[in-house]
Amino acid sequence: KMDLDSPYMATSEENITLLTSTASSEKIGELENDTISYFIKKKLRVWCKQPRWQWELGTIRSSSGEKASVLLSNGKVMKVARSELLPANPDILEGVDDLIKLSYLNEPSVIHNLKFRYSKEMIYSKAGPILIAFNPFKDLQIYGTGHISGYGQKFSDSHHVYALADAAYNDMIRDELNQSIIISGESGSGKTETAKIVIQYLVALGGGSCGIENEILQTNCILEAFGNAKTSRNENSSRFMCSFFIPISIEIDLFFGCVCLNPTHTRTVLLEKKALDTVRICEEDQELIFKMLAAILWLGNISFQVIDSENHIEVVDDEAVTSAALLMGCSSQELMTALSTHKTQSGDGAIVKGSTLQQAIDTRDATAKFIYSSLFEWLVEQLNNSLEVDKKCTSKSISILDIYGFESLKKNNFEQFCINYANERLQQHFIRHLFKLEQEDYKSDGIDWTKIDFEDNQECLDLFEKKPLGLLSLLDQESSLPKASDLTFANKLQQHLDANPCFKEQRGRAFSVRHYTGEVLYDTNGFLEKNRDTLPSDSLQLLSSCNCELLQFFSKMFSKSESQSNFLHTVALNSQKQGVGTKFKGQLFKLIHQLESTKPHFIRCIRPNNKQLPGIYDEDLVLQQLRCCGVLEAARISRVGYPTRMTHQEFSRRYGFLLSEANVSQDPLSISVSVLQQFHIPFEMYQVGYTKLYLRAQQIGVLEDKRKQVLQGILGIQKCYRGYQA
Ligand code: AD9
Ligand code: MG
Repeated sequence: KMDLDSPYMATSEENITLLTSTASSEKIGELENDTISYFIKKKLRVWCKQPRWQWELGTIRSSSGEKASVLLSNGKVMKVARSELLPANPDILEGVDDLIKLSYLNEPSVIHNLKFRYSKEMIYSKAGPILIAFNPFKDLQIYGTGHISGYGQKFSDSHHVYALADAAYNDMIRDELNQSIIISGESGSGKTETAKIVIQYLVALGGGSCGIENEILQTNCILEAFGNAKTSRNENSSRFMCSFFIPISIEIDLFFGCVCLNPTHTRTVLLEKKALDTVRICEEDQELIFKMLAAILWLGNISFQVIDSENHIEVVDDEAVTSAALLMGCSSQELMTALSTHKTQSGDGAIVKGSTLQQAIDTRDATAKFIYSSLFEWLVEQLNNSLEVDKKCTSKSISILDIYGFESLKKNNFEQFCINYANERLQQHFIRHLFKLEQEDYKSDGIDWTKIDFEDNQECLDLFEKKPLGLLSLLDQESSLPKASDLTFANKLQQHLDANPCFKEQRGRAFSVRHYTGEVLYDTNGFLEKNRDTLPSDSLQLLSSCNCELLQFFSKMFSKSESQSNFLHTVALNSQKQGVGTKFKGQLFKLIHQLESTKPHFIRCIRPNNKQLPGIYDEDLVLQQLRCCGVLEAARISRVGYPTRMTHQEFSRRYGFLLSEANVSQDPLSISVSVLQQFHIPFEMYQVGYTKLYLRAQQIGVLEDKRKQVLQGILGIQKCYRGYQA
């Protein structure tokens, strides 16, 4: 059905090359206009803009001046301005598996294509190098041993998480380079499930010989029991950032910031003893874990009674107090005193004062939270140690990164602030890898490349990171002032950050940030307290005086030579110097640094609807996510780019023997060019750089097939010859 005499329908590559190599955006606009003129002239199918950014498919019937009359697929006829029309793809391209195959890569075409695939339960698609994964919200029966065994042969071009994992594994072996699989997407889009599918595949690749499958899966189960919570978007939302390094060296690197505990997020913890056994946590330690969990629960049950008009309290002396004290290894009286009093410094030394209801509640919750997060950190160390035992001899690894996705709720607070900042950083890693490095590479190798504009998010990162006038620095400064409040913090932000285009002031305690995904409104309520995250000194003292069981935890956790009470003191001092936000930034930098030494593979998970139900495709929601994660730009750049590149040496070594006539010069560059000419690789399908040869998508396949044919021929001849000799 393609109209071959149109200059704009020739091949998708030519079409886009035309658009980009002519550089200026005016020219691009002109060409798009010409395309629409052509569509109007030939009465082809177009996308028609509807109210609220929806697009409807239709066919041009007639036109006059700037308007065209279009017959919509619902039978209605509409008069539409040319500017509200976009070319639709021919039927033959319905549901293509890679967006770069679309002749017209506009938003409605992409949305429609993915919708078509989703309706056929094809949840995986490609956008050039990126794997797009839709959350099916149901079991599709496309995973498991039966399916795994099919991959790893000639499946590297097919679309499944398994194929991507397989490619990463092969790249690791072939290039002897560490790999990373970066899984991102909004909350509830399926990142954690996808990470598990990757792990399942990689572990199976090792033939289960290293015996780590069960261990890794149980590790995940333990981490989920401790680190996940139920939110409005996801019943089982990861509240910690985790990367696995498998299969050769296994580590779980935990970036545990402020984000773990939120009392409004509850979840039944299903922690099986079997899981703990598998990861070699001994009986005594298991008992300690459960004891500490019980202590935390009892602490939460401790209540207070107001005893005077100034809101001072007394701890209700009930089962909760006795049980918590027993488990923690102190007396009930000690625990009650720690919760109901606090020390303040005055000229003459410390004065003990009775706590108000709010102070007592804060102390109780801070103590529980401290025990919980210490326990979690300690567990991660145990899990790392346990997996370390299986470390194999090679030094290469594949790291899998699953991080909580970008969040924009009605009311966003400190947790969202950290999560979104992390996503902003990862977005830059993605952009840098895909766009900047790509173009720099072309440029330095002297090939003709017209720059494609893309949006960098450096301005937004500056807003967070600049010292001393960035969000995180200002938060630390304000947190160190005793009289500061969330309101004074909000005012300070307005005073210093108004000039940054990514910052927008709001009324009262709020402020907005223009993230790469759009504008997000933050409420500073609780920012200072969460950033300080200090444990009152009285609780610290109590914890250090508790009998050894709890302290064993601490000393194990931070097996430093410091004495136990000293250690607790150090924790308190450190947390006053550096806020949670800044510490989080440090962890994030470490992570990005690690990722920079790997070859990345990207998976973008998409949540097709907010109902967490199968079969529903919310176009607006999908479009917003596609825009956020740069899927369209990625597809565009890889279509016009040269995804296959080899040094002249590599290329001539691999294909030089295919030349029918020996090349006199023996110079790798001229051998390469002769090969390309002999096999009639069209001119526009490659570029010759100073050091490398650049080929457009799918061109290398032609040469590989030829090579295989010739090699098989040679093998056949050799066999015949040996047979003849025998
Ligand atoms: V969060 O940022 O941690 O809040 P995730 O990790 O993106 O989020 P998760 O992987 O937990 O989302 O997926 C949410 C739910 O979607 C799962 O509990 C499954 O019920 C469902 N899901 C996700 N992926 C798949 C899949 N490939 N097949 C079937 C899936 N169900
Ligand atoms: Mg998750």
